[in-house]
Amino acid sequence: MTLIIPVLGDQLSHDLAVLRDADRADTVILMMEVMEEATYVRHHKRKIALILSAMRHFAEELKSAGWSVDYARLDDPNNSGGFTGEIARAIDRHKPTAIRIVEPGEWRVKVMIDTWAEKFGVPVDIVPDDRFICGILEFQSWAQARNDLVMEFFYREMRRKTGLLMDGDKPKGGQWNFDKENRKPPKRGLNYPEPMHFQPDDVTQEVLALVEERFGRHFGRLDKFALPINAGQARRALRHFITTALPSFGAYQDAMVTGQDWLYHSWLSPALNLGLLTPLEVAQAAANAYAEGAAPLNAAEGFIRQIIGWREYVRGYYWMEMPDVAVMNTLKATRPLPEFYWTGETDMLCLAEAIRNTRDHAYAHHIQRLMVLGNFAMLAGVRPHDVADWFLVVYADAYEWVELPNVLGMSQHADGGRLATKPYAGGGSYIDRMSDHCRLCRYDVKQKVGADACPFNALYWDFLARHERRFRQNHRMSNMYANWDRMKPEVREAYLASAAEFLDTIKEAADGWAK
Ligand code: FAD
Ligand code: DLZ
Ligand code: SF4
Repeated sequence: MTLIIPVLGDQLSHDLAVLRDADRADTVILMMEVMEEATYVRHHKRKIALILSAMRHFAEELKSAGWSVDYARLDDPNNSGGFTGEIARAIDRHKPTAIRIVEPGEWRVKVMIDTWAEKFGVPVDIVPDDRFICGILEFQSWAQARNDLVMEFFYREMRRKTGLLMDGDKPKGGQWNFDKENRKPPKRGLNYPEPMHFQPDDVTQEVLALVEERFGRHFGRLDKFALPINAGQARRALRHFITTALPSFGAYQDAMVTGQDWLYHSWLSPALNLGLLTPLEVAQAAANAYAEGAAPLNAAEGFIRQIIGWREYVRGYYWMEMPDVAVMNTLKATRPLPEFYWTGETDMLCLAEAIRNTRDHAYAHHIQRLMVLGNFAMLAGVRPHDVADWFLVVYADAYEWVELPNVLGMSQHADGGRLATKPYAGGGSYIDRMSDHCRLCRYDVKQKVGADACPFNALYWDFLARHERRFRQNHRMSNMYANWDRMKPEVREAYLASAAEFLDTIKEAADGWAK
């Protein structure tokens, strides 16, 4: 009997469910570098380099651990270019009696895998991905028992399940959530630690050259590549984050500072999503730091909530709502993506900074993604699928299971409020409060309308006016509509005219950037 175990590019975990009880003697591990995965959207160069380098390092580790690894390289002239073609070739080579694979992270790939058994006449066993804390079916039974999907309640279940920051059945500190102590604006004199940088070794250097050669026209920069590419490096990056940044993570979680690309964020999402770290070990490290007095509770709790709360929640949501959610556009947005999302050429400093960070590092932190890039697209009425494609392309941590819920659900309200009951919409004053950008921007955040006014201001009211029928009854937005109602008609008209004038100046992106 020969078993083929395909290990996909984001399944790089030695404790992967399929590896745990496989017999090394009659198993072939198949790893496939394929053009299709790099080009179904034209991923950021840095992201492709990260995945290929991490795959090559993982294959070597598996071989050292005694596994037989069949590795298809991108530059192999016989490479078919896709997972299904590579499975066909591997079946010819190894004549397996069965294929066993951990469920993939994307619907698109699941649909592909579901064709293999019939196509190849070989049984295909798809095994749940137990690297997540909450199983797909477990999430669905949690969701079915309630009318709305409030993340906070899901998170409490995960706290109980993992025992993290718990005193018996009570949360440590007597509260589940310490966000009231978080979300401070930045202030002068703060020191922001850099995430740990790793010097590319020969394997990574070879991959960088390959990516430049094959994907040179994709978005993003490849220079100064410094991401962790194996589990050892990822653990060092985790320890570095815990000691240098975690203590201030909570307080400044939502801050934005010009020229500061990471602030106190961990930049662990690429390693987590590849499987180099498990969510539980990351969350446990933060809980340990709190237990040892090395991080305050608001920081540890806030960080742990992102991992065992939001990350697990969006994954459950994805598998519950797919494939229908992928085509939703509840706000009927029709505008193509602005070109400046690709070029970074805009006078709006908050956007220019977020896009620069994205281009240079395939990174932007959560508030840049949500309240700058996502917020602008929603206010401007950009087609949510253009926005989703952009987000899938540009971030090194982007896989559809995590990207799509965050973009369509959280940031674009395209799912009609299933994930977030209120749209994450904000005017310039929010960005001004949470950043130093407005001080340095060519636009004036205090001006409401006109050529020099911050565009977010008019766009915000234009958005509320455009969607009045949908949102006026939403009790979480009643204050906003009360303010709108108090304005004189000529003020309201001036906002709408200013928004229209600004929107007319936006150049739309040409085809070919994303696909
Ligand atoms: P930190 O701020 O240090 O947070 C710690 C960890 O918590 C992250 O590494 C991540 O694993 C997890 N996390 C935090 N927020 C979320 C969230 N909303 N959903 C899932 N996990 C979360 N995250 C991705 O991993 N991939 C994506 O493609 C992605 N796309 C996003 C798109 C939009 C529009 C928004 C608003 C958020 C998106 N996020 C995505 C969530 C979040 O912005 C990133 O996980 C985070 O910025 C990664 O940087 P970090 O590791 O420094 O995070
Ligand atoms: C994103 C990506 C890229 C760029 N390249 C590969 C690859 O060559 N081989 C591979 O196995 N995986 C790659 N990936 C990640 C896959 O897209 C990811 O595993 C699937 O989408 C399932 O989540
Ligand atoms: Fe952004 Fe407006 Fe502030 Fe400029 S003034 S940085 S456009 S919020």
